[in-house]
Amino acid sequence: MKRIILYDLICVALMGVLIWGEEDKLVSPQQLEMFVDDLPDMPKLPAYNLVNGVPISKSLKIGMFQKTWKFHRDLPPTRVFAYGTSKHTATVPGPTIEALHGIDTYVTWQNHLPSKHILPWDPTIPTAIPTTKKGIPTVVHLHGSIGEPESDGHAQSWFTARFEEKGPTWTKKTYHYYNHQQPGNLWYHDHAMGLTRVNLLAGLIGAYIIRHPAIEDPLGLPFGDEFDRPLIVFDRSFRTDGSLFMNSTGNNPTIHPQWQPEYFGDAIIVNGKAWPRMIVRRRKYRFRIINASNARFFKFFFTNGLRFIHVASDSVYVERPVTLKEILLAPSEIADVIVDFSKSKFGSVILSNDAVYPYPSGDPVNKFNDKVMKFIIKNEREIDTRYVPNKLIKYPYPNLSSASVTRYIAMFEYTSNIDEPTHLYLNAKSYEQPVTEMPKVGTTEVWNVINLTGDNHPLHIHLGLFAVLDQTELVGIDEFRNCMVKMNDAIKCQISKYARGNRTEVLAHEKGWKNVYKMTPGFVTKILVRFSYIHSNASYVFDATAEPGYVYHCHILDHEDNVMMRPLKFIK
Ligand SMILES: *[C@@H]1O[C@H](CO)[C@@H](O)[C@H](O)[C@H]1NC(C)=O
Ligand SMILES: *[C@@H]1O[C@H](CO)[C@@H](O)[C@H](O)[C@H]1NC(C)=O
Ligand SMILES: *[C@@H]1O[C@H](CO)[C@@H](O)[C@H](O)[C@H]1NC(C)=O
Ligand SMILES: *[C@@H]1O[C@H](CO)[C@@H](O)[C@H](O)[C@H]1NC(C)=O
Ligand SMILES: *[C@@H]1O[C@H](CO)[C@@H](O)[C@H](O)[C@H]1NC(C)=O
Ligand SMILES: CC(=O)N[C@H]1CO[C@H](CO)[C@@H](O)[C@@H]1O
Ligand SMILES: [Cu+2]
Repeated sequence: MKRIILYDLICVALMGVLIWGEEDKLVSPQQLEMFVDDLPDMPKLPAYNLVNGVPISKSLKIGMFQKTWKFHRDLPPTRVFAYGTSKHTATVPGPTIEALHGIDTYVTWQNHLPSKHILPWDPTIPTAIPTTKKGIPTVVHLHGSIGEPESDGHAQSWFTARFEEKGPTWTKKTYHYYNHQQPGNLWYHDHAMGLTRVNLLAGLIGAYIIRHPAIEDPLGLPFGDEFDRPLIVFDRSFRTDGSLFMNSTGNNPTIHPQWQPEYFGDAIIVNGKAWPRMIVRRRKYRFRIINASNARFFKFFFTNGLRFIHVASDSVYVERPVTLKEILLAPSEIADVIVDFSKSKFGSVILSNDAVYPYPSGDPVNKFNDKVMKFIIKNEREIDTRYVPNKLIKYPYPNLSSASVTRYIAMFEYTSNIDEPTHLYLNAKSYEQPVTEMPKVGTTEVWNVINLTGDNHPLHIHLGLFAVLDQTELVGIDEFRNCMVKMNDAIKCQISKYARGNRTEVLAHEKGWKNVYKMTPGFVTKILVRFSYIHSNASYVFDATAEPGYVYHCHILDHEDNVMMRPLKFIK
């Protein structure tokens, strides 16, 4: 993994020179008129068959294809990597997979990508590199899935085109998704070791919804293709020839020729179009907003006072709807909201963003990335029979005394002599160091996540769901950090002596079960992690202790790749 291949270095350096010359040819956001493209609806892919109206399991083949995609009316076609059932139908984002609770889905993910990546990457970070030097390693993770390790898309279970070469923990071609979990919003995306940031940037993302009609239909929420829609939001930069731009020069080029700590793009893309528009009727819509940025946080709000009624967070419904003026979403967080356009006094409204980047101490938004998309609201009044009930779905609330183990997870950032980040680790450990987190299946644990860096890191734990209990500021953090750098032991460093500052209450809509949460810098965030279903007391319908296990990581993809990720294994 650590080997640095001269050939790759020369390639990256050459690529760097070639691309560097083109940096002056970047599209500036004012060249892309806003709100001229209609918001696309990604193709729907049912993940079950109906036999006489009865759903049964289904097998799907979904490929990854290189093709071109129009991100904007005035932008030439962009070369992308796209998921789809054929090259012709592949889209960015990929098709929305619609699964049913309790009905198994089998997916054979097929890599049809060429041998050369469309984006620069960096062989000096731990990276999946085929020894044949051909093919782009890919592996698909279903984010939010409560599923078996063999189908979890482990970073080392990658494979190249036609499965010609496979990573060290590859186990099988066809993934089994049990869909035996609470209804909610998931998304699938690439997870190959050291290539996640570039494979997602190239387009390998898509939504996956698990529906449970018996439970969800009685809620009365807006439904159907017209009124219930995923919005997958990310940021990208382009060159004038339409190609995706990612800087090929690292911030510490002598250490990492290409890696940069955070990718930010100039254009805000929703469902594959830059600043799209959508014509809506005067009634309620449900938007499942997925933040699929590499590093950009979004703080969404409406320009004219419309509100979001928040009904689910990540993959789980909240107990009661919460009305919000704004929503802060970290990369990979999901907000499932109802917007009632009949409440608008105006004929249009702009979904806007004012999160600084990097979050929370970076630059303010500018007049381009402060806008996301525009809704044009039809005049005609309508009768809308859909509603938002006072109570949604209640899952047993986190209970601290049921926790069997307490862990401390510290986030470290390392810098070079020019004070630029070189890499980030969890618990000061590289990914390759032996597994340290080995929870028992079916148990609940308390994790104290200590952020010793200046950034907010969205933590994502595979398999588990967690509830955020509280966030407490560390007073005298420099002293504590010095101790942690030396000892890397939160108890010996007397964390309780420092964790006595301000406490941030968990916001109402973020209470309950989540799979990603924002770890505030300088704070210790206490989370209750559950390694069992939340919708029933039954044990997992699969063996969570099987190889290759799982991972947990920061969901800023540039951090995850270098290497804010650790193995997670389960014991019986
Ligand atoms: C690319 O990164 C290098 C090194 O951090 C920086 O000097 C350069 O300005 C960046 N180029 C662009 C176009 O952002
Ligand atoms: C999207 O996620 C990124 C990375 O986690 C985060 O920085 C950004 O704020 C999020 N944006 C939105 C709109 O939630
Ligand atoms: C919390 O869990 C403990 C131990 O499992 C149990 O005895 C207690 O009743 C639970 N408390 C609540 C409020 O559910
Ligand atoms: C707590 O919050 C207040 C108000 O935001 C701030 O002035 C103070 O520095 C914070 N930290 C501590 C340790 O009180
Ligand atoms: C799980 O078990 C607990 C305690 O026996 C019970 O209170 C709860 O209702 C059960 N949950 C479900 C979803 O059956
Ligand atoms: C809020 C806070 O204290 N953040 C600190 C986190 O740690 C970094 C460096 O490790 C500091 O620069 C921040 O001030
Ligand atoms: Cu991070």
